[in-house]
Amino acid sequence: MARAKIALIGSGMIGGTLAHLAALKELGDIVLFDIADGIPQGKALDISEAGPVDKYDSTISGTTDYADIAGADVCIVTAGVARKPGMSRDDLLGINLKVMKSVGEGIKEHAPNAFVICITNPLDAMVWALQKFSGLPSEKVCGMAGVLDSARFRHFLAEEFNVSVKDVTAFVLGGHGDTMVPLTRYSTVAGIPLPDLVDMGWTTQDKLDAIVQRTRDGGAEIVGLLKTGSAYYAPAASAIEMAEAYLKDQKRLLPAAAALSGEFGQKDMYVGVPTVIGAGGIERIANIKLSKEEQAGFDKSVDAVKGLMEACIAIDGSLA
Ligand code: A3D
Repeated sequence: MARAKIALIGSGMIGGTLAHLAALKELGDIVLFDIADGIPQGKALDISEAGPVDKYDSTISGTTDYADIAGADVCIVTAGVARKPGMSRDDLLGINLKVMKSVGEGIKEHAPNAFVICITNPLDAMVWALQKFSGLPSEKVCGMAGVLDSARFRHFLAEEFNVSVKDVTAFVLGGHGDTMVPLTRYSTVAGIPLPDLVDMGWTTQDKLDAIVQRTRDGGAEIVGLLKTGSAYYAPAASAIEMAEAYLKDQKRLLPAAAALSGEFGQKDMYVGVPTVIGAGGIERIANIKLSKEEQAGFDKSVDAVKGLMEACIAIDGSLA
């Protein structure tokens, strides 16, 4: 059987890490695309040269020509600019919206059957715009944020409880921003919900609240430390998990920014919700019941995303 083809649109910090991870996992042949000539070709050659050591057979190439992504099975989009200290994700909107337009048109022309995973920020508004610009079916276009946000939450929880990260599951809903909603009730250590762990004295409510806040600020914490850009190892690992779920039809239940058509009381927008990812793309959305407080948090997050969508429409009327 022919190898799958994975196109990485944007070959910066996340793009390069995605290429290396996809090669290590032998998910398929990899094409790195970027507008900065030399970067995708250089990274492709460097990662190819690691192949004999890491023992992968993937063909890895770099290009500035969209024609080379032809027939891609998966496109992962990181094209655009990343945050510097003092910037919010929303500050990136104007520049990255224009980038989504050119990327959407490139995918539409050359890889219309791909499963598209957007990572470019501000995530929920960018994936919404990308779906519109590309014209691909909405179940084939999604955004990566929830896997990363819940991975950060899981890491902090595992540290707090001094247990393996493997036994910690976590659930984060809503937009990828300061209003994201980590759901403690649905987050567990080997099935034991966090509120029960508070009752058992494994942690205190105050400590748990601080971990929730640290999760919300997880991106800014890394930007503050790196000073030159934002996180890339964990974001890349998270998008690869989603790509693998699609390519191997794993039917994983993963949080993703997905197009809503009535779920959680919302439609015609993208926001982070629990989804099933398999060969059909976003095959299902798990429309879980929220408590009043959780719904209020989710609604606040939805309002923030809608504000960004309006800002996009003000820049590009074709999105209306
Ligand atoms: P960076 O290392 O700057 O790479 C971005 C790449 O995009 C650069 O190589 C640019 O040359 C390239 N680029 C710019 N314009 C275009 C274009 N029109 N077409 C093709 N390529 C282009 O950034 P990064 O890899 O660190 O981050 C990429 C994006 O991911 C940023 O918008 C970040 O804010 C975002 N990000 C999202 C998350 C989420 O969880 C959603 C996490 C971390 C970063």
